[in-house]
Amino acid sequence: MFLIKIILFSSTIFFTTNLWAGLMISGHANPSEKGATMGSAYLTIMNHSAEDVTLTKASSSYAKYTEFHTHLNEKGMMRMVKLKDLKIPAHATISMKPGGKHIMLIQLSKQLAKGNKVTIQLTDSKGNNYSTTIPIQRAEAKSDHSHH
Ligand SMILES: [Cu+2]
Repeated sequence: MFLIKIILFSSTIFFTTNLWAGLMISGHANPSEKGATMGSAYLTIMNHSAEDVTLTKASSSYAKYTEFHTHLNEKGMMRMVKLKDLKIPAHATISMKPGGKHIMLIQLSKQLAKGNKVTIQLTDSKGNNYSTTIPIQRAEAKSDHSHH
C-alpha cells in the first residue's frame, strides 16, 4: 500500500513538472472585416523551461491554415513571409507585433468578431501540444494587461 502511494505521488510530480516545462502564451487576434479571408493574431510566448522550444505547427478553428509569419524589409519594401517554425529560446519571451512576427489565419471560416475568442493550438518539434484562447480585439484595447 505504501509503495503504491509513492508511485502515485511521484507520477503526479512528474506530470506537474511536465506541464511547467511548457509555455505561457497570451495575446490577441485582430477583428476582421465581414467577408475577409485573412486575419492575424499576435502572441506573447514565454518559455520558462531550460530548453529551447521550436513550434512547428499551428491550427485554429477559425481558419483553414494557421501559419507563422514575419515581415522582411527587402530593398525598402516590407514583405510578409511564412516561417517554417518559430523558436522560443530557453528562458526567453517572444512578443509578436504588427510589422514583425505574427500568426496568420488564412481562409477564415468565420469572421473574427470583436468580443469573441479564438483558440490557437500549437505543436512543437517534440510533439508537445499547447493551446491558448485569446480575445478578438484591437491591440490598444488591452486594458487588463496590468493584472497578469
Ligand atoms: Cu502574415
